[in-house]
Amino acid sequence: MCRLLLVISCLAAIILSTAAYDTTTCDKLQEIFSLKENQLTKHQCPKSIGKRANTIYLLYDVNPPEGFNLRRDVYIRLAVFIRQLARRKPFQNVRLVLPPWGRLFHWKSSHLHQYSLPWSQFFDVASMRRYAPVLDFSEFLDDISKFGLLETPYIQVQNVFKLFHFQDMFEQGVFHEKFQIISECRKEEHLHDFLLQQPMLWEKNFTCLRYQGSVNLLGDLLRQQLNHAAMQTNDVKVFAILNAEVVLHDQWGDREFWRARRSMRFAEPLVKIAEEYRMRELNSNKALERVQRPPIWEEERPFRAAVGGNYLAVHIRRGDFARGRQNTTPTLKSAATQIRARMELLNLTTVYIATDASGMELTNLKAYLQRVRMRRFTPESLAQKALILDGGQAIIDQLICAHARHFIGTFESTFTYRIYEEREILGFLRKTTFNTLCKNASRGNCEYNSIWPIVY
Ligand SMILES: Nc1nc2c(ncn2[C@@H]2O[C@H](COP(=O)(O)OP(=O)(O)O)[C@@H](O)[C@H]2O)c(=O)[nH]1
Ligand SMILES: [Mg+2]
Repeated sequence: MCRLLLVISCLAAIILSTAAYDTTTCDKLQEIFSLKENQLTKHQCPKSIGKRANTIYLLYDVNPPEGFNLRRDVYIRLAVFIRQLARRKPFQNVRLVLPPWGRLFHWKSSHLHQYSLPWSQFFDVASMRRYAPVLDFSEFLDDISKFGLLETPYIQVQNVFKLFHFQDMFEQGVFHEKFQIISECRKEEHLHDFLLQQPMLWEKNFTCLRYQGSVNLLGDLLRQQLNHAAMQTNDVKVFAILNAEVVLHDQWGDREFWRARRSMRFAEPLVKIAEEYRMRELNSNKALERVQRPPIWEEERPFRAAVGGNYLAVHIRRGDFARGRQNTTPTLKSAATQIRARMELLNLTTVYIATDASGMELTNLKAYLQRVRMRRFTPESLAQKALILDGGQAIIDQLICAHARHFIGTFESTFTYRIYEEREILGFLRKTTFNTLCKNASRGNCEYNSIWPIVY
């Protein structure tokens, strides 16, 4: 009897506690940032979140013309920084806010809505969050509304820092880390950054800053801000950094870099489409490829036994590379000759081409690759294209290249570099990954991409 009463009272308590508050946002926030102290009193969740002292949101954006894959690298610089910063007082409640994706220069499908896209369109944000406290922009709006700030139509940004390089990086031949306010700064000239076009943001102060050094120097800048008399309250603070690409990695290619990189898994729908394509068109599947892919990145271990699908994958960067980097970018004819030679050497009969080439260039490439089994991903319907958008199509290309038996990329393309990294995570032998198309098929004077192996 006693036991029965206990069970009934437990059930009642569970029903009461789940009914007492909006479970979706509250549970999510608890799970995200492990607000453990709240777990016993879930029904008070919004209030206790409101008590987070010194909550600081760091917004950022990158120079508008920069492409998708440099932006991914800038994210890693900031994620590593924020993770470490959050361990130190008074930054325990710092959050990095992911900038909405504006329409990038390379996203050419003008009929599609590709404006203000969340990171969750392309990435598994929950996976990234297990590395560092990051929020998609809409999550930031939700989160900050817990403080009642959405009662007014604006979110006040205490200070927007627009970063510039120093003109002279070396003082008497020495590189010093430093930043310096530029007194002549006309805000009106710098409002084209996509972040500032978010209508709910209202910048209280706008500061132009010369900046030279690693991302850790941002810690000094934030500390300086917090020490400012006007800031010494427990209120929520929002800062923004524009041109965050000026900030350098603390350590490029170390364990922390790779942890942040591994946490950047792609959004599940894109992974699935790439998988189905490999199965259908390339006769490949997970069992054959034998790559390392545990359900969560935290379970990945040093591994060098991936086999990959039975195809060669090549990333042929055209567009601005073909026009502006003629000394290192091969002609299509030269690329085709190199592809044939590599296929023969490796005894492969199928080549997968990832490229931003125009329709005309593709026709030419096919002509140069006659009698070669060439494959290229295109969305199977307009509906699928509207779902994945130009950015997702590029990621599917990267995923298919990442799972190939052998890969060749383009010199100094960040698109290629992200494929190298993906293959390092999946566990391929280096010689199957770090390959570069040469300018000339003869390989004389060839410039190769750098090799950055994975570190655990
Ligand atoms: N779908 C697809 N898009 C590509 C490919 N190569 C380049 N692009 C597009 O062009 C952009 C290139 O810019 P970015 O990401 O900065 O890489 P980078 O300029 O090569 O260093 C990509 O983000 C894509 O939008 C490709 O192989 N496939
Ligand atoms: Mg680029």
